[in-house]
Amino acid sequence: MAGPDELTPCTFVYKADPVRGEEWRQLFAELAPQIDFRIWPDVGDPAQVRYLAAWLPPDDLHAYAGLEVLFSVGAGIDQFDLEALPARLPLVRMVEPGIVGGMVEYVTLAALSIHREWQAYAAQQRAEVWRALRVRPASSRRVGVLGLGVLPRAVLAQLGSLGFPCAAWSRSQHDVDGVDCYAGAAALPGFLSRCDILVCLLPLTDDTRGILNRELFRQLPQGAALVHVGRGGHLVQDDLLAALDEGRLAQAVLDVCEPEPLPPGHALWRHPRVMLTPHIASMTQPASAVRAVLANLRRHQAGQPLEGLVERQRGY
Ligand code: NDP
Ligand code: OXD
Repeated sequence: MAGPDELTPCTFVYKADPVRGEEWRQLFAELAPQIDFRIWPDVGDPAQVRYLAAWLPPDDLHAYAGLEVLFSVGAGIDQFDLEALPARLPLVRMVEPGIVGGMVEYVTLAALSIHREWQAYAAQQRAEVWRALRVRPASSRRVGVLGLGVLPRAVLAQLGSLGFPCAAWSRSQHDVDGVDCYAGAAALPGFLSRCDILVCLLPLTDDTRGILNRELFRQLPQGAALVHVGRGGHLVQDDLLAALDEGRLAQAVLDVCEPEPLPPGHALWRHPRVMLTPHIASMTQPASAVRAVLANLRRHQAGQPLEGLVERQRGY
């Protein structure tokens, strides 16, 4: 077993965006030169590979007989077919400060643009209209986040510091300073009824697929807004369009949809009250991600618990 700071020589394979892969290669060379870092498909003998970081595993995963840990290069792991992965193989999601910082920026930008009526002013500018809308204090705009994991906690800390009253909903009960914490299905209606801006930051699982639907929108205050940065599969897109057209929802900021990319001509492309971005709310940042992965390799080699270990039966 290795000590807390030393890493034993081994083979590590990266299988995702090759441009960022080259950045990972340089960082490994600098920070852990004893590791044989390879970018898929140049894996050498797959049986010798001890660690794999991937968005999707290779089709011949069974050939990686010595694999000890599979790292997701993203925070989400819903792209993996958990049934198809060997039961003994630990799957670890990405927990690193770069991805957290990006998400804080995106959700703060979205919440502030909703709060300060940015969409209405963009329309007014196009129509050459000079009209002031009433400026409301942040303290009168209640924000609620579905999910209370690593990303929501950082997002809520930032939104709370701007003066928004903050709440979150999760599966199990938590106690977070400055956040009204709701847990479980029975608490969902009460949580929704106080969300002027609802942010979805849940993992996609059997329990959360389709959660952003007509019934949920009905429980939000009239004229609420949605910021969706989870996964396309959380959202019933036709129900969102209906809720927008009925005025139940005032606007939506969507970073994810299903399928991605959205097909040409889809109503969400052109809806006047939808802001759509191409799944860029946040991205894993090589400089901080490689350091986080190396810290996990040290934990693994020292027999300590891994940060971000997925609990297969929960699906996240
Ligand atoms: P975590 O695993 O840290 O947290 C998951 C949270 O969701 C937990 O609070 C958990 O509750 C809660 N949850 C899970 N299932 C349920 C359920 N059935 N009912 C209520 N709450 C539930 O995840 P992260 O915060 O790191 O990431 C969240 C998601 O963000 C990712 O899975 C991914 O889909 C998305 N993402 C999107 C990105 C983008 O660019 N658009 C970038 C990165 C991530 P509990 O605390 O009780 O366990
Ligand atoms: C992620 C993502 O899960 O980029 O990291 O969506």
